[in-house]
This record gives sequence, structure tokens and C-alpha cells, in this order.
Amino acid sequence: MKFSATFIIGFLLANVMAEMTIIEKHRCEQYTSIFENDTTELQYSYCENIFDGRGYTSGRAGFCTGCGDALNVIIHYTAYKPNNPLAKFIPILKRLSIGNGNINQLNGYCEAWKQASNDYLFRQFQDYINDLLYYVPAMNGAKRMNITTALGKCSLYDTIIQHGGGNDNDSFDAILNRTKIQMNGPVTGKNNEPKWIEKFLEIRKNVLLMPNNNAYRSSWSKTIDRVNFLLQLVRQNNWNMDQLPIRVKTRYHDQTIYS
Ligand SMILES: *[C@@H]1O[C@H](CO)[C@@H](O)[C@H](O)[C@H]1NC(C)=O
Ligand SMILES: *[C@@H]1O[C@H](CO)[C@@H](O)[C@H](O)[C@H]1NC(C)=O
Ligand SMILES: *[C@@H]1O[C@H](CO)[C@@H](O)[C@H](O)[C@H]1NC(C)=O
Ligand SMILES: CC(=O)N[C@H]1CO[C@H](CO)[C@@H](O)[C@@H]1O
Repeated sequence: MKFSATFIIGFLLANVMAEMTIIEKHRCEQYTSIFENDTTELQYSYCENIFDGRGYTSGRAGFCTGCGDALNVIIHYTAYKPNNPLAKFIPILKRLSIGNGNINQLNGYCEAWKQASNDYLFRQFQDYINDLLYYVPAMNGAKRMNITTALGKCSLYDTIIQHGGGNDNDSFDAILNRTKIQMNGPVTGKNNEPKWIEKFLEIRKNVLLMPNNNAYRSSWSKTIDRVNFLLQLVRQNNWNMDQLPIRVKTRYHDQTIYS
């Protein structure tokens, strides 16, 4: 028996107490999409080599060929639909796995990704893997750290999308751990959460400016606006992310979250 991706996600989320409401999650995803792709619309068909040492970056969450997450999406999709344009890349992607940004053997990958993105099922698997790898761990982190506000949770979600969910010194987990140490533990209450989130974002900004992994340095140092705007929402006390519209300036354009 096959379970739909939506069913599995529903099951996973039932075990997460700190999840955002659907509206909050939608706003947060728009925020992240602005900085990932310069638009509030999730970019399922996006694919590009952005020369960040992670190979091709593709899809709604910047899944990459050198990180293992693109492979994850393709494997799940192929299990449901064996005959698809990306299936042939599975053996090569398996050999590349984590940390290998080599694209020499990936001719036609981006074209295949774009073609597959016309399929609703493929887009659903992008959602599924995004939630599995990023949304659920971010919300679990929020729960562990006693974070209750939409802006606090969104700060964690946006961080795991950019920094990844691994165990390295530049990862979401590392930033969360460092914040916990510097704040002497998780959030202790309503008055403490703003200070905690501010510290978390400052630590993240330092990682973007001086990542442990040199390969990220030049691309990450250009992205601190992404953190500065979250800090601006903190200063505006927009904790529920419901003071709309939220106007965001990227290094490309001005973008607005309307709803
Ligand atoms: C992480 O940082 C610590 C302390 O800054 C350092 O000792 C360790 O070698 C780093 N680990 C990696 C994998 O770079
Ligand atoms: C963060 O802390 C947890 C729990 O103490 C630990 O298991 C994990 O390895 C740490 N991760 C990093 C990246 O420091
Ligand atoms: C978690 O935060 C709530 C308020 O947001 C507070 O009442 C509670 O004491 C905190 N829990 C811990 C363990 O600090
Ligand atoms: C800034 C950025 O990453 N823009 C990309 C967003 O996605 C479109 C297509 O999906 C690309 O053409 C842009 O380069």
C-alpha cells in the first residue's frame, strides 16, 4: 500500500508540538523564497550552478547535487514514478554524495529537473523532503529551545534552509547549540524570547561572515541581509509575523509579503 506524501507529513507533524500555523508557515516560506530565489513564489523548477561548492542548486529549497538532499527527492519520486527524466542521475548522485560539488558527470541535470517539475507529484515530493529535512527538524529545535513565536520559529526555519541540517560547525544545530550556551539554556519566558532570538540571529550572521568551511565564504558573506531583515522584524516586534505587508529589500529587488 502506498501512502501519499501529504499523509506521511501529516503523521510526522502530529508529533511536533511547535509547528507554525498554515498561515505562519506560508509567510515564512515566502520570506525564505525571497532570499533563496528573489521571489515570494516557491521555485520548484529552479536549477543553477551558483558556484558555492555544492554543485547544482535546484528546486524550492535549494536542494543540491553535492549535499544529498536533491538525491533524496529524486529517489522518493522515482520510487513512485520510475520512468522520469531524473532517474538516470541517481547512480552518479549517489557517488557524489555529501560535500562533493563536482558537476562534470551531470550534463542535462538542470533540464531534467525543470522537466520533472512540470509534474505535480514531483513538486509534492519536493515539499515532502523539504518538510522532512528542514521544517520538522527546525520545529523540533524550536520545541527543545522553548521558542513559541512565529518569528522565532521562522528564524530557525530560514536558518536550517540556508545552513543545512548537518552536524558541522556552520550548521543550524551548531548555531542553535552556541546560542543555548551563550543564553544559559533555552528560552525561559516571554520577555526572554526576543533576546534569545536576537542572539541566535547574531551568531548566525557571524557564521555567514566567517564560516568554518571556506567554500561557503564568498557566497555566504553576501547574504547577511537575510538575517538583518529578520532582526528588523524583531525590532518591529512583529512576533506573529502578522503586521502586513512585510517589505523586504534584497540585493536584487524589493519584495513584499502581502498575505
Ligand atoms: C568546529 O569548531 C571547533 C571550535 O571552534 C573546532 O575545534 C573544530 O575543529 C571544528 N570542527 C570542524 C569539523 O571544523
Ligand atoms: C548540538 O547539541 C546536541 C545535544 O547536546 C548534540 O547532540 C549535537 O551533536 C550538537 N550539534 C552540534 C553541531 O554541535
Ligand atoms: C518556556 O516558556 C514559557 C513562556 O513562553 C515559560 O512560561 C516557561 O517557564 C518556559 N519553560 C522553561 C523550561 O523555561
Ligand atoms: C536570484 C535567483 O536565484 N533567481 C532565480 C530564481 O529562479 C529562476 C527560475 O526558476 C531563475 O531563473 C533565477 O535565476
